[in-house]
Amino acid sequence: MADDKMPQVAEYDGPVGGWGSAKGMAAVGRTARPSPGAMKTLAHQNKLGGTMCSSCAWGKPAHPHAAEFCENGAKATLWDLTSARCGPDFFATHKVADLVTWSEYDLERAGRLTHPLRYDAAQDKYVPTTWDAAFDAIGAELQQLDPKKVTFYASGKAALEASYLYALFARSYGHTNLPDSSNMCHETTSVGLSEMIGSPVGTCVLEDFEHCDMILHVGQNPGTNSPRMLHPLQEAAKRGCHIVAMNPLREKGLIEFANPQSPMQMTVGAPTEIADSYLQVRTGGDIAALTGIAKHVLELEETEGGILDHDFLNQHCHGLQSWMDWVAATPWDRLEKVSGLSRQQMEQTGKVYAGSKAVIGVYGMGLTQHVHGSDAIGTLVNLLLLRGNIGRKGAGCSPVRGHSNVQGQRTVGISEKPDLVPNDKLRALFGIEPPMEEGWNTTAFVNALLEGNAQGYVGLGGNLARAVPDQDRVVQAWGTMPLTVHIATRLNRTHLMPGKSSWILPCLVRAEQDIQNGTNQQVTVEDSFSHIQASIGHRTPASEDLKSEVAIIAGIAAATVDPNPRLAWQDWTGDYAKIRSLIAKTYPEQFHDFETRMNQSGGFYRGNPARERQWKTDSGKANFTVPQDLDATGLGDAADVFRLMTLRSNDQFNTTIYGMSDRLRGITGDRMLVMMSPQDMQALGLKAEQRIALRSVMDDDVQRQVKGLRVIPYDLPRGCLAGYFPELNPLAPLSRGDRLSDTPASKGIPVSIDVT
Ligand SMILES: Nc1nc2c(c(=O)[nH]1)N[C@H]1C(S)=C(S)[C@@H](COP(=O)(O)OP(=O)(O)OC[C@H]3O[C@@H](n4cnc5c(=O)[nH]c(N)nc54)[C@H](O)[C@@H]3O)O[C@H]1N2
Ligand SMILES: Nc1nc2c(c(=O)[nH]1)N[C@H]1C(S)=C(S)[C@@H](COP(=O)(O)OP(=O)(O)OC[C@H]3O[C@@H](n4cnc5c(=O)[nH]c(N)nc54)[C@H](O)[C@@H]3O)O[C@H]1N2
Ligand SMILES: [Mo]
Repeated sequence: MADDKMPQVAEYDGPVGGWGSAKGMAAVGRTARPSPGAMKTLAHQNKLGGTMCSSCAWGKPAHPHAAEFCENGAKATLWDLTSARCGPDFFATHKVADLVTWSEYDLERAGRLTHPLRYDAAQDKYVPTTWDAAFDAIGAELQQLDPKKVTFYASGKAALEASYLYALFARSYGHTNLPDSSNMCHETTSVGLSEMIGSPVGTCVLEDFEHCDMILHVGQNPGTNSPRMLHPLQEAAKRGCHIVAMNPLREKGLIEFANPQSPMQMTVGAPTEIADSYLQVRTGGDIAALTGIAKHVLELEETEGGILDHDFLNQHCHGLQSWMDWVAATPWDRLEKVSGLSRQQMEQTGKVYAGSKAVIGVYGMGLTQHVHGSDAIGTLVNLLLLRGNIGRKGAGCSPVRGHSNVQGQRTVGISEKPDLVPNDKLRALFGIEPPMEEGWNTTAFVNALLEGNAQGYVGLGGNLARAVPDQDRVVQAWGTMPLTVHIATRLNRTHLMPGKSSWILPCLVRAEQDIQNGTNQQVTVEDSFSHIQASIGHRTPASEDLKSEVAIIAGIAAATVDPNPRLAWQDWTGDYAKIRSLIAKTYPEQFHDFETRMNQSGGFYRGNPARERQWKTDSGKANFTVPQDLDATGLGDAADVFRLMTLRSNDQFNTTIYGMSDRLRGITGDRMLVMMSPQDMQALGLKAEQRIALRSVMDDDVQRQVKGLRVIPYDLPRGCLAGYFPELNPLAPLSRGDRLSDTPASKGIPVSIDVT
């Protein structure tokens, strides 16, 4: 029987930032138990001479705020600098079979890993070993394996120096199976934007946010995932810039924000309203919504004229007419149905767009993680192109990247696609023969794993078995690999699925001193705006037995790859400037004068032809693209199928769970939950907090179910559900990925509800 009374939706009644964030940080401070000096690291975070944040990839301004860190950046730093240790004693007392039942939260709370570890199958325990023994054994095993069946994954955090060596190691050993967390994240951008505007990355720089008069903010959650972005958003809102948010969830960060660095506002001031219009699209409704907005812009051009930038369109664009024909042939009632918005809402936004001089299109996982994610990005680009909003001050396309150096890892060669790497330079510099066939991306690796073809895995950070789709099947298969090696800071579930030979190699975090040959080494990272900056750690390492990521990669490489005087792994480890000099030789246009430019406040811009309106596309122009489907989920009008988005709480960094409070959404308690519209709950006769199960709706004979999810009434469009990653990953079918890039469709997963 349905309840007469509509369930009360969960909501946070304070603004983002403000005292709430101070409290959130204090709570993590208690859980993380930071070591002395951690607060000093925060004071210098994201500033010249300090440590670049290891949380998100948002840009670091050349003129930083007094405290240039946010709630979640502070959490990441305090978490890295915990005083808790997960050393040999811990592993002596816990078998793997026992640890595998622990939650991610409990595993990471055990603290920083301190010693290199080898898996001992007889005891079912990880036991301490020496670095030399580990390198020799791993090298010997890699030599035995077919390199084409070995994968080197990178999770997006390791700096440019370690990343360059890692990719070079893969190519000199004989494979390009170099999946990166980017494959599950912004690969849709890398592949999609390249096709559209010839750039795998965004075209904006941080200053553009000071000059725009409209921000179209699509499918990204700044309050949680890039809180430092709230400053420019707040400034823009104060300036009168239109901020239009497009998101099925009413995310608090986009609604209001109290600046914790402004004492006035913290005590007496009212929080700034951020979005002046909030379009609550249906999950996967963005292609339709953006098309509706564009349709009205085209109508205004017809009726009023003077709206389109004809000079730009004539000189710089290709494919406009075919796309306009398609828009004209797509009726408003379809656009309304698929987007979940009214024609009036789309028209109103079209009007604001048509009247704005400089527009930035910002987006995140709400666009990229869909079966037609690249079509959605294409539609956003189409809209921007209409008024020449790419390659101009205050305008452009601004994907918000995830991990702090995920973009940089791609820049320096971590790519499964040989075309994206200057192989001639690698041949000339090192006398190696890099493999020229395409390697495995994340999805291809998981497919190989499920088919029994993956033989060896090295992870430079990450928790891959928990981050990928079809988790239950992956967990079954993972341990069948002959070799698994994890370069890591903390224990996680993937480490507890040992292959026949398995190793955990603990590394320094970015905030720690990395002394080589008596000198503390700088490293470099690239942010979402293609700016590259130096970072240096000042804290004492968590253990004397830790090595840097550079030293670990070099150690394994030296024990694996045939001796070659031009591959001077050990020499490079002694002085990272030597690695930077190799990066500069490999990518001279972007990295010339690397050593000096990396040490300027705000870093240096490595350039982007699309920003200069040079289009490195097949047509030589910026391409309008016609989407393959109006619905980014590709689900059509299937009744009874709910669209599940798996996303992040305010108390996690991907699979690292800091706590159980999703403060900004007003949700606390365990993470096994599903947010649902009160109307849907009422129609199904569900009560708040009732436990249900979700089952994937997929025609492929695989049973995918997650049980024990409590129902949280939430302000969501009907038919849309939301819950947390990674808990819901068993529901995502691996075969559902963006059609151009394979990026898993973590949003818009088709599910049905089992009332248990
Ligand atoms: N504190 C913290 N910071 C992080 C991370 C973290 O876990 N914690 N992770 C980092 C990483 S690796 C990444 S990639 C980024 C991720 O940052 P985001 O891109 O913000 O990723 P999600 O948390 O998945 O949230 C996606 C947003 O898209 C919305 N959404 C979902 N489906 C749709 C849709 O169909 N259309 C539209 N318009 N919106 C939709 C959701 O409601 C949500 O607001 O953050 C990075 N920063
Ligand atoms: N369902 C669903 N699945 C998703 C997503 C989603 O939105 N929904 N998002 C996807 C996205 S955007 C991403 S980026 C991936 C993330 O996938 P991953 O990058 O694989 O996962 P993380 O949780 O970031 O990895 C955390 C682990 O990295 C290690 N680590 C932390 N810091 C360091 C360091 O400095 N060095 C080294 N070597 N190791 C370190 C620690 O051992 C920690 O346990 O997940 C994807 N999966
Ligand atoms: Mo990501």
